[in-house]
Amino acid sequence: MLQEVLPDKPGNGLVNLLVDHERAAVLKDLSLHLSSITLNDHQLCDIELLTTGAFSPLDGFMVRTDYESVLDRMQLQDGTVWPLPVCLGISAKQARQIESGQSVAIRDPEGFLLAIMHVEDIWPIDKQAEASATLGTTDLQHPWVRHLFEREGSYYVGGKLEVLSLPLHFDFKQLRRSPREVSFLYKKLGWKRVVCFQTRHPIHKPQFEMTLKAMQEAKANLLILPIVGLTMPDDFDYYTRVRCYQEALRYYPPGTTLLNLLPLSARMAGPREGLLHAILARNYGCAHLIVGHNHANPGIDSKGISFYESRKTREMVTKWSEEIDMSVIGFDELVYLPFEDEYRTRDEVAEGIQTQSMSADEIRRRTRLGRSIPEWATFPEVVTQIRKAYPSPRQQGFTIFLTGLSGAGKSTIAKVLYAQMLEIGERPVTLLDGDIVRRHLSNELSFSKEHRDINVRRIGFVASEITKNRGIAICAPIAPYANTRKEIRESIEAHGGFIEVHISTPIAECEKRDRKGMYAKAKAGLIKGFTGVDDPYEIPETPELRIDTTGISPDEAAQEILLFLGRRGYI
Ligand code: PPS
Repeated sequence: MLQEVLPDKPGNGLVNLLVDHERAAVLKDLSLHLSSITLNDHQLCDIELLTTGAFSPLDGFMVRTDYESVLDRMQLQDGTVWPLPVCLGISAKQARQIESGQSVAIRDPEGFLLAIMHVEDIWPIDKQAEASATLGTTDLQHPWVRHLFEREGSYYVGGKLEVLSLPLHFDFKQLRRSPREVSFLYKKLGWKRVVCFQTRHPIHKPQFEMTLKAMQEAKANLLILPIVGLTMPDDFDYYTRVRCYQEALRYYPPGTTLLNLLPLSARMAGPREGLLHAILARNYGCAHLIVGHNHANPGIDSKGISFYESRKTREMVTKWSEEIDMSVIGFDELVYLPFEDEYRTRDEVAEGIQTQSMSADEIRRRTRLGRSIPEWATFPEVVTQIRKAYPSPRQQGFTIFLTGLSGAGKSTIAKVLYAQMLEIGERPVTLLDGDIVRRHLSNELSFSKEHRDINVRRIGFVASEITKNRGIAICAPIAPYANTRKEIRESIEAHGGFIEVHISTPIAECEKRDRKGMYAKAKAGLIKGFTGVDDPYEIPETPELRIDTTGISPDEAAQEILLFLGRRGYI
């Protein structure tokens, strides 16, 4: 798997998996007789970084011995430092159809041929072991744990790649240079030393100050390498972020800084991720990596404790810095001193001095709530870009997601809300009632867990499109499973508001109402798998609202929701 890397010579030694035209023609013919693997969004990112050499010295998806060695000792089998698996997950069904020694066609979701993989290994994934070893947790609050457990296939397939085409991108093409192209550019610009700043946030003032300090300390130019693959679900979308970087660039001394996009699917693995970022930075020709406060930390776990300590991430990268030929420029949290009108790291501030701070996460939260962002925290042009994409709640779309048992009152409340929103008339309104959706979108589906999830995801997809286009979606399915509801919340909150309302009317009351006679049939065994009778309903733990309709009218219930919307600034 290892190829020699010489980062000091532009692009020299970096892996390049793209084949020439002749070989591409041969592979294209070969692909007609091969079975195919279709890559998902994460895998598309991985194959791009493998192909361009950003993941050098990897030259394919990992084989089992490398994978196990990475889990155990953070090294490939041959001793090269490597912190995280870069593996291709497939389903058990696909795994049964492939054997080692075979080749398979690797395609994008549209069926476009990207590569041929020469399979060396197929093995079942021990997800618990992988999560514990690489992420240090199996808590489903961690986005990569969730990815691994809920999205990843159950087998890995490993082997070398011959690539015919990179995944297609139609946006920001001039900012999507390969490591080799970036290194050549340094040479052309006469840059000797480069410090790398990788980020999934816009550049606000603390980040700006941090990068300036790092450039000074290392006497280096700056490569801003924002992650535009997949990051945290509630991060600002990368189109907005790239526009923000372009605005922030104007504040750097001219000719000192380069912006290049990194199509990385972030694992958010704290220390191990920090080390991966350092290797990536090295492959992009940098000598230094900035490791700031909370680098690659996905936040807090289900017990409210931070997944990773900043200190540990810095220690990890520092420990291996010689091996990977990169130095770390570490920063504690930067705070603002209003009197001096400057930023310093916390440890540089004498006791008793007044400080202010606002993290990038806090800026994001305030933006979504339509609150003001102080001038000392970021640049006015950055605020303008963010506000354009993430307007105040009053101008945002939102989804009201009513969930609860059959007969709890969801549909009636939804109808009242629908009428009232039409009466207000500020935004287009769509009603996605359980029954209506079943008739128009999901009439082939049953009430198995799998089919309910598909049904609810379809509702979520439509609602997220409506929310994105600044409309109102009112949904009223049972939606019995917490994880599916959470998934939908994330996809909608990326575009606007998500108001989960648990209609918590007790089952005894629902049974008493039994307008459709369904409970009677379920009790008599005429309907199997009826929610609340012989099928589960997972009660929402932290919905925005919980309304028991026993003894209250639909108008009163709707009123409660309208008041909530008013308080949050949506109407
Ligand atoms: S789900 O679980 O979210 O996909 O369900 P949903 O699409 O909202 O459909 C619920 C309505 O279908 C009727 N129905 C059943 N409900 C629950 N379990 C079973 N097995 C079932 N079979 C049919 C039921 O009348 C629901 O209507 P509402 O409007 O909720 O009373």
